[in-house]
Amino acid sequence: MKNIVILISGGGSNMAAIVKTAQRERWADCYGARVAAVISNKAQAQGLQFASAQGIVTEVLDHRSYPSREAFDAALAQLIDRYDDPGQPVLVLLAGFMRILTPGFVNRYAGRLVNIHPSLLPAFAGLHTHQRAIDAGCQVAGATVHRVTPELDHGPILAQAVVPVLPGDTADTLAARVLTQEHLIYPQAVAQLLRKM
Ligand code: NHR
Ligand code: GAR
Repeated sequence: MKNIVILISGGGSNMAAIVKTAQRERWADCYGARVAAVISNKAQAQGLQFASAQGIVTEVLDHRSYPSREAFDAALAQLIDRYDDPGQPVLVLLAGFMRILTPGFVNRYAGRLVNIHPSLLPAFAGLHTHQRAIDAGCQVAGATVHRVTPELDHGPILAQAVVPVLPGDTADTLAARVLTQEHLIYPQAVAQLLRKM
């Protein structure tokens, strides 16, 4: 089996969309792939309950328990590597994961580390993307699935979705509109990667 490990920090709705699509599209039969584990850096992440209800292994790794980013990332890699096979390299998906990863971690999983970012990259890398898009007067916003490289939110783009920015939008209403599209493009981008792996 090709194992997929999903990293989350909160709601986990993108993770849930991937898990549901994997079931509906029978990724186990089609690609020999399964979501093997969900790891959160926050114990309260709601997504953890959904994942364990689906029979997926869940882990919490609190970044505050580690003296440095390097130490946290080393512990994270150790957990992920339980699912890594020389013949079947693990695919690591960031889904609302809120910790910047060190170059050492990123390079270890080069070519199999993917993120979804809630803006139309290269616009608005980093945090608070929706408010920044509204403040800039953008007429469209969206989300980007991209490969993760050491430079934050700058890896090659795999998929994008566009939504309108509507009069009266707040960061919350815009985020909700973008999120519905994230749930469509992230699972499809992953399926496309699995076909090539
Ligand atoms: N790591 C690397 N090396 N490259 C990327 O492209 C990454 C990454 C880690 C996460 C997701 C990203 C996003 O989609 C992501 C992409 C967290 C922050 C951040 O500033 C920025 C971007 C992203 C995720 N995090 C703070 C930190 O100090 C903590 C913020 C918090 O805990 O709320 O790590 O937007
Ligand atoms: C999503 O909009 C995702 O793109 C964004 O956080 C939300 C997580 O929702 N990611 C980031 O902002 C990363 N910095 P979810 O936990 O319900 O998938």
